[in-house]
Amino acid sequence: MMVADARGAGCQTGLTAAVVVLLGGCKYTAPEPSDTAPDGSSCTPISKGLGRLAAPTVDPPILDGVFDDWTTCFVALDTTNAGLVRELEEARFASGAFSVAHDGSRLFVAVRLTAEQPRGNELSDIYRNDSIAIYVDADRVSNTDYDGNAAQIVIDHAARIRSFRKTVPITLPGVDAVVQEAATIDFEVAISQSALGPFASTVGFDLGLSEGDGQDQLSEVVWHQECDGQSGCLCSNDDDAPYCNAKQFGAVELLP
Ligand SMILES: [Ca+2]
Ligand SMILES: [Ca+2]
Ligand SMILES: [Ca+2]
Repeated sequence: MMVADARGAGCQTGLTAAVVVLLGGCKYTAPEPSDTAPDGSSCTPISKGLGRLAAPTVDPPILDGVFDDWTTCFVALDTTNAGLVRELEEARFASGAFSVAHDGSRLFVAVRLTAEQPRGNELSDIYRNDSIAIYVDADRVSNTDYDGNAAQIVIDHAARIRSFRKTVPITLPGVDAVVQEAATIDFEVAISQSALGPFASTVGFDLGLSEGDGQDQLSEVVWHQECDGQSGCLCSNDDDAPYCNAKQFGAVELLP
């Protein structure tokens, strides 16, 4: 079926999604919608066009899973505006919103995740639980796949943190997260420069929202897909997603 799309492109899901995924998933060329605060208050916009964000310097938020200390706007993310919709096991998809900011040494990410029960209780491959994936490349050297300063950081509803590089588990200190689970699952995350090496003025960034049941990662809704089936962007398994190729990340400019 087609999901209505305010930007007029239309994104195929459901029975045709498997075909779409093989072709690289849903991809949009329209500008990002304007971003808003979760409570409707005024906020500092962060959207800078497709796959590009600008994170202002802020006083560090308190990591408590409560967003009242965030002054930056949140970007909505669901199947209607995702850069990539990965239907893996079922056509059930998480949705949410996220924001980014920094304090010169740490990148802060706030994510509101809406997903269905059950949450899942897998302890190792926690992306099979209701979870988020934050993809970061500290120096965002474009045309470079995963290197020593790029990682996939997965955090689940129970605040478990597991990091991966091209699906291989890695040890990545310097990541802190607090999660509040209620009707939504709210994540507040701090990623230190010590985790991945010095941040360049622009870091590679992507965000995935995973619907899981503990047995399987049912789907992932991904904010941005930088290249779509282009040479060098596919993974060794012919997949076309940021978990297996850092060239797919978007970018966050760290404003002074
Ligand atoms: Ca907070
Ligand atoms: Ca679930
Ligand atoms: Ca890099």
